[in-house]
Amino acid sequence: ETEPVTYEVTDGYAVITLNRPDKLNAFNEAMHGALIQALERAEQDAAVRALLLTGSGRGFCAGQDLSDRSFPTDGEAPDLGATLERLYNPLVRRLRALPKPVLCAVNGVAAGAGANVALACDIVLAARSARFIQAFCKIGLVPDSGGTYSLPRLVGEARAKALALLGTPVSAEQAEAWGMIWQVHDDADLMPEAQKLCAHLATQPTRALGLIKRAIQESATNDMDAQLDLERDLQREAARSPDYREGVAAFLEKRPPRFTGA
Ligand code: T3D
Repeated sequence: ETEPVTYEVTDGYAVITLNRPDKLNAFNEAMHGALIQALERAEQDAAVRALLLTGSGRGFCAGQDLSDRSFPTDGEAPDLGATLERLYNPLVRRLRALPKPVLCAVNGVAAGAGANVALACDIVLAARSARFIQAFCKIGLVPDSGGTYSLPRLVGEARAKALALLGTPVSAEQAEAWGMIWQVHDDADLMPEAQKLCAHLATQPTRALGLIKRAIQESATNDMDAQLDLERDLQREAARSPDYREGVAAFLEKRPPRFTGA
């Protein structure tokens, strides 16, 4: 049995690959477990200063594995609230709370929870052939994994509603044009570009990057006043880091900084 998620550390960052290519990397219990474990490992390893999430084969992730969801017409409905609570919500919460940058390289179709897990990452790159599909409405479900939070914020309510109500695929180019993702790259360039960005992020002041991520996320629910208070608190914390000292020293000495992530 092949591993549902592979994990590799290189150049200061962890590469986490969803690995059920025959099912377009759809989520089953084993993949959920392995992914959470991989995120925990990357979070705890001080040598890992950025994460790269991607998929193997031609898809990124097709959301929930629907072959685990067939039930007899007269059978009891599964409690999907319980699976969200147990599997998808902790996954999205962990991605958002992880105090290191998470880059997602969407190598192919991202559907259902697969699309929204990608959008929960900090920087999203996509292959030109990739598509984002809010597939939920096509099977009688509601977007989950944070989609109803992230989509309207990323693309506005009009587009978010149409995408969720129609399940229309969004091309990678459209996603970039709408500001739903950071960049689209030709398929062959996606991984080299993602690796380059992660290798760069891994040389940066990791603690500050974690605080930046937090500040921007919290702005979604803060007013200006609360956000100014938060910036004060996080700046105080950032200034205590050795990397801040190094950043200032390097600037004054007119040399490149050597950040350690501390
Ligand atoms: O249930 C809960 O716990 C609640 C949480 C829900 C979260 C969700 O994500 S709900 C939404 C689930 N996902 C979908 O509804 C998407 C279903 N898939 C598709 O619509 C299409 O496969 C795609 C648009 C993603 C890709 O289309 P295409 O034409 O490129 O590929 P394909 O031929 O449909 O798929 C290739 C294979 O992957 C195929 O298997 P086969 O025929 O070669 O043996 C297909 O059945 C399989 N596959 C794709 N998606 C899933 C899947 N198998 C199981 N579950 C899937 N989600």
